[in-house]
Order: sequence, then structure tokens, then C-alpha cells
Amino acid sequence: MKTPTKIPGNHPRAESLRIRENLVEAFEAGAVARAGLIAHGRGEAFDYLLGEQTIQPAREAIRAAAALLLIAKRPVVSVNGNSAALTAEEIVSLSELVKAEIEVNIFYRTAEREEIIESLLVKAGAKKVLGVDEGNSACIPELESKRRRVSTNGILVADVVLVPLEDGDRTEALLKMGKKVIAIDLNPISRTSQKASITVVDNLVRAMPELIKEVKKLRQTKKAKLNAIIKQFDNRSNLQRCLSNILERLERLADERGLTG
Ligand code: PTJ
Repeated sequence: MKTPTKIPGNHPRAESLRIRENLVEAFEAGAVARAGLIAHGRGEAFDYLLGEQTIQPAREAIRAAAALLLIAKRPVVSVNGNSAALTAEEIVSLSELVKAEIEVNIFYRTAEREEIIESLLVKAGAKKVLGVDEGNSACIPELESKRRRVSTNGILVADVVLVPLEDGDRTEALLKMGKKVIAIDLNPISRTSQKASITVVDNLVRAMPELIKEVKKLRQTKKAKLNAIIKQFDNRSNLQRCLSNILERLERLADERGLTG
């Protein structure tokens, strides 16, 4: 990620401000939707509650996600404006490692935005980007939003879809189509988080590099072991632990700051 505005290195929220600047720049370039900036703010609030760190349950979800991507026959990484702005290079690296297709699939859909997002991905090294060519698209049944149009060579035939920053409706529709959904969402109580097969409650900017590391670690692992990792993972109890983590942290902070009863 490059930094468009000079942010003092010693600023206590330097990293968070850098990420904001990148998103604003990508918004001005037409990649990020207006609502994407607001969605990022909601994400920041949850990240603050998590202590801006990858918590243990998220690490376990990342491991299960890596295993699932490695055994997938037709994995697809679904990309929207925010995820392209924040992690285009990681999306490309991950998709190369697990042989996944990359598909642009956006909620606020315009041909222009699709092309701008595609060009961000190409700049980051992507050789093929699906979802931009209207002629090659099909509809996800039962979905009203513009996200229902998907590529016939990508999400339509995928068995596993990685969906950073999702909307709950589409996650549900993809599950109904028999696909496994991996979500990365800072909000452990969002509909997406509740519905997904595996939810990584973490910031995309931390989760994607960790996911790449985990894929590299598990790359040579036998299929039976990968299946065991996936079987052991329980999304519901993982989300409960994420929520407990937030609650405990809030209690600790309230205590430290003398804000209890
Ligand atoms: O690019 P488009 O047109 O597809 O539009 C994308 C947005 C983000 C506008 C659209 O998907 C949307 O409206 O999303 P929501 O329903 O607001 O959900 C965004 C979710 O992502 C919220 O639960 C946020 O907490 C979470 N979130 C935001 N930033 C991050 C994040 N999760 C992980 N990492 C982040 N950096």
C-alpha cells in the first residue's frame, strides 16, 4: 500500500490513518463506492473494539480457511471496491497460491467501477480477472441486488468463494447454491458472519497476509489432515469466542479507566 498523504510516523493511530488515506484515494479514483467509506468506518469501530489485532479465534479461522481453499476444486476470490483498494496484491498472491479465479463482484455496480477495480488488480499482477465481461455472466437465483450477476467461469461454478466485505443476502444465496463461503468481516454479529461457513473476524489488511502465510504452511499437508482441520472448526463457537474477546476487552478497559459501576 502506498501512502498518499504524509502521516507522522509517531502518531498513535498512524496505521489506521494510512489505511483511511488509501481508501479515500481509491474512492477518488472511482474504485471504492461512497458507501464503501462508510462501511470502512463501521469496520474501524469493530477493529478498535478488537484492539486492532488478530485475535486467537481469528487465527484458527484463518487456518481453517487456508485448508478449505487448498482442498477446493474451483475456488474464487470475490473482489469489491474496498478489498481491491486495501489488498489487491494479497488477493493476487493468494489466488496464485491456491489456483483461485479472481472475480470482480460489486454491490454498487457500474461498468466503469468494474473496470477501475480490474485495473487495480491487473496493476497488482493479476493475469486474469473475471466478472467484468457482461457477455460471460449468469444470475444467482433468489438475489435481487446487482451482485446477482456472476461469471459463468467463476462464482457460478465455484465450490468455495472467499468474500471479503460481504452482504448477508449474497452469502446466503451462495450457500443455497451449495457453495462454501469464507467471509472476512470485522463484525462478528453481522449477517454475513453468522451465515458464512468460515468467518474470519479480523481486518482484511491483517487477515489477508496471515491467510497467505497459512496457505504456504499447509501447502504440502495431506488432504486427510486438511479435511480434519476443516471438520474441527466450528463457526458458531468461533464467533462466540470473538464476541467474548470484545466483551472482556471492554470490561478491562472500563476497569483501567475507572468507568465501572
Ligand atoms: O464495492 P461495492 O460496490 O461492492 O460496495 C461495498 C460495500 C462495502 C459498500 C458493501 O459491501 C456494503 O455495504 O457492505 P456492508 O454491508 O456495510 O458491510 C461491510 C462489513 O465489512 C461491515 O460488517 C464492516 O464491519 C466490515 N468491514 C469494513 N471494513 C473492513 C471490514 N471487515 C474487515 N476488514 C475491513 N477492512
